Amino acid sequence: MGKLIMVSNRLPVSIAADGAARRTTGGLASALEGANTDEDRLWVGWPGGTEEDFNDLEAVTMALAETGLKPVFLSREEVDGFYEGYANSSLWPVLHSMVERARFSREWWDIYQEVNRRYADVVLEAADDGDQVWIHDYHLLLVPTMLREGGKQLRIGFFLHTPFPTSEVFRALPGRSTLLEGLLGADLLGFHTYDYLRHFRSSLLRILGIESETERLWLDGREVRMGVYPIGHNHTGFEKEMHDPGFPAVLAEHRRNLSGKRMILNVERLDYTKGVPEKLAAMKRFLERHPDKRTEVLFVLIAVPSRQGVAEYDSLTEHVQREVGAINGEFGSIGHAPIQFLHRGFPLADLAAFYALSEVCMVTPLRDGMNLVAKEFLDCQRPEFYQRPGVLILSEFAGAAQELSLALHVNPYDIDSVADAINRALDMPDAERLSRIEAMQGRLRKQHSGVWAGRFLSDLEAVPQSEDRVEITEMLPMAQKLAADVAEGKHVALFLDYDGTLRDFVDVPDDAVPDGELPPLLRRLAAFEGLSLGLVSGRPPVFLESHFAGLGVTLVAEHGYRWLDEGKGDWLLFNPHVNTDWKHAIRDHLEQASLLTPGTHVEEKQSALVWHYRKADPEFGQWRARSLLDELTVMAANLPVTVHHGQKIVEVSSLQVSKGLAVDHLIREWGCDVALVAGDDQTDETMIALDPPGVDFTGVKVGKGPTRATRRTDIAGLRKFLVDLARLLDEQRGTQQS
Ligand code: GDG
Repeated sequence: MGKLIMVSNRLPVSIAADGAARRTTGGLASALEGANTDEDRLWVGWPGGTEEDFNDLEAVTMALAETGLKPVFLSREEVDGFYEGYANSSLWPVLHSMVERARFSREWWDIYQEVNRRYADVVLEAADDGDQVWIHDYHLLLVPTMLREGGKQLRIGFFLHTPFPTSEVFRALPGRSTLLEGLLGADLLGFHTYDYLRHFRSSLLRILGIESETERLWLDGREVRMGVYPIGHNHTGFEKEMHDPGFPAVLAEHRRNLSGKRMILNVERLDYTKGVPEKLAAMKRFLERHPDKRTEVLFVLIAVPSRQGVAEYDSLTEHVQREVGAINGEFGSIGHAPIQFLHRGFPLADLAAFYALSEVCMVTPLRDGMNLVAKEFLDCQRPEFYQRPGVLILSEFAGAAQELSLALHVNPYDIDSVADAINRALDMPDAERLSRIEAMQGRLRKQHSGVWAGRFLSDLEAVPQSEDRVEITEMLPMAQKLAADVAEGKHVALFLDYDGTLRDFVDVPDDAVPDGELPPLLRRLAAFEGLSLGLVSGRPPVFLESHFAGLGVTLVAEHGYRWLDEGKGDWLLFNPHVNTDWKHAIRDHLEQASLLTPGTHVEEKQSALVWHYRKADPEFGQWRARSLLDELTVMAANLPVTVHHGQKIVEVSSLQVSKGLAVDHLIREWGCDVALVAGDDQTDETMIALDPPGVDFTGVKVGKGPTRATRRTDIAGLRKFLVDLARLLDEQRGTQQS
């Protein structure tokens, strides 16, 4: 395996103008620190500051290289447009479903794209074939596709640390399609929760029209995997602090400072998503309602300054300072202010001590991708440090709520209920506190950030890569080979599907008539001695006959149920004894689905029933198709049928009928030496997967998706192949005649 390249907006350290390095604070930095692996690793990111701040960029780059870091320097203009602008003033609020806080500017969007390109270039410069690249977070949504276009053989992973909102919210973003396309360059896309994954898939469907399965989708013949990876906290880091010989002294000092007060701890970056004003309102409500507890408790509010200089954040800081002052003014007494606002970051040892000593921890964001503070608090709660076990109050809008089910869950907008939760937490008996905490600790100590990173990276390694896939193939050599086979007197047969293979899909199937060039081309090919042509379609006889009769092409209708030899005479059945008794039960079921899903209908074929949902609401149609597939698979277990999910259809067809069986029949009947089949969907795979003994057989997949074919092309490629073949055969005939 090659090296691992981490890419995030910030490096885990920030570099001051004098070259001094300082650890950065924040969820991503602390989680990834715990995720340290022993592998050969490089980290690409912004060292903070602006290009103009540094005297000697080269010297900073060299110094960072010694610790495996590679800087992306940003100019003042780029910091404004990329970081403070599009990333933090457009994307961040929208991803947190706070569209009303978002501001948009064309200039920011342009700079965002340019800076993403810069990150991609720096990565490409350092990357070698076989490396894993792991890109983090919303600042770099375009980097996956930019890297893929760089032409190196990389495994590209992307993890989103924020929520992914519903498609209705996401579509508010200028650049929404480009952003989604940017992400799809990854091999693996990770989210904290299933809801975010679900919302992402829904945006793909509604904005780009791309259908997906829960864990994967197919794009240009490659697989993009998606997964849920709830991030863990830096357990090793906290463990180390708490076992440090100096830790008891740190703990003792903070305990002394508390002077017997019951600490209610709050730790967050000062960000509007964290719900600090709402939390202050709940504290105030609690103090109003419980005068007896006013002098007993101490709310400690550690708010790390964040994104200073961004207007939203500056006014939030002012608001919080004002409110804290007002509450302390109203409810404080001599020697006691109920809220202690600490507007700065602390060393990890102090943080661990605060977590260990607090009786209640309030994690009440309005929206949060995961929230690591909740997990860190629980981890640091240990009998050797606390006087009584603590209680976690946790917002139901934090991703962490899905894992930490034994916390006291609150709706942070409901001030009264948060005030009640504070009181309930304070009054909770020790036995209940302990049983809740221990149950949650068991889980999160096993799921720490190291485990999280390991799981993501091993899943990334397992995504099938290009060597496992069938790439687009140049078809001219195949045309030359077949022409040579014909010249040698071999009997060559071509079996071609129609819709999606020889022409594009359209909304109304009856509109999919052949273009003017196709029938003459087929006639020309069928006329060559030694070459037989079969059109193998799911269409009914009437459609095929009206467009392709009299061309000398053998027509196979209804997925291999009937055929018309060389397009003339009577339609024949491949198997006259096909059992269709199953249709009755299945028809009722499909019709029921149509009634419940506007824009869908049932089509009846001789040996199949098809439920079409092309005109339904895309998401509703896809959801119904999936439930139908589940139900039909159960119903079909004892029936002679197969159930198949195709291009906006669910089809139930007789097992005794398939394109594969039909083509196999014709290959034997005609005594072919060489055969080529081409098709685009799963029904065509039954013929693509054939391996007739003694026949030189080639399967060609047209378009995207999984296949057993050995070659892949697109509609234009196949049409060109047919034109080339006709030309080569013509030239050959000319040479023979002259
Ligand atoms: C984003 C997502 C997601 C805080 N104060 C101090 C300090 N911290 C550390 C905490 C914690 C981290 O900062 C905050 O992490 P969160 O997860 O709470 O939030 P974000 O920064 O918004 O992180 C979030 C996360 O990414 C990971 O995917 O969970 O949802 O928004 O680790 O300990 N650290 C130190 N001193 C402090 O004073 N040393």
